[in-house]
Amino acid sequence: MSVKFLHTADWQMGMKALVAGEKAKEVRGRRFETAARIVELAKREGVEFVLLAGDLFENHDVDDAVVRRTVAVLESFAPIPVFVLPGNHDPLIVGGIWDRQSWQRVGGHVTLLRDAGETPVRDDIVLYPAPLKQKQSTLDPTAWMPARAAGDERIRVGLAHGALDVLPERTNFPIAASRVDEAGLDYLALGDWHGFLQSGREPCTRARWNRRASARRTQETSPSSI
Ligand SMILES: [Mn+2]
Repeated sequence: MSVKFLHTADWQMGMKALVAGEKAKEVRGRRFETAARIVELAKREGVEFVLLAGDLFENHDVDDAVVRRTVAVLESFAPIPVFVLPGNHDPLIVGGIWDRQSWQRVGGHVTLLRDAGETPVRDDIVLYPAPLKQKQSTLDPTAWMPARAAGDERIRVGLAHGALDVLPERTNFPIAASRVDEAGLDYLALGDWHGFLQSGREPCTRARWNRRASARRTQETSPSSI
């Protein structure tokens, strides 16, 4: 039993990049170029699905042209399924970006993960997504993830947006470093941290490789503050 998927996050489309001054427009354009390269990578590697672990958009007020262009990028993944998690920049709120008509035109291969709950992807693969519904919280969004039941051999992939709770200072949406073990996850796909960290039990190697690739790509265009 194995699976190859691509994990990426924090595209933050529409970011104003004020610190970049006149280069801000270039920074915004680069994000779309990088996104197109991630689509190419997914196709070249023949991944079964793509996980976008939060902050697809910079905020709820981005230009509608940015939403349409982002939707066009996600369309180009087809027929590869894409799972999109609302993050702290684009939480699932009434009247937010996910309610826009321009977003709702996205194809059926794209799933917006609205609910925290078991989400089967294949007979032997299940996702545990933790969508954010507000910008800030001191609560762990993964706390609900159930332990692996006896005899459950499926590949379990958690999907969340926040910071592993390993730093002395308080973090937004702290995620227990023990979650991978406690929930019997084979892989925990995180967003918000712009980097790669391998922690806890050994994840499946194929997934780890994809995480590395996507983390690197995300880092290339995400030098900004979170
Ligand atoms: Mn974030």
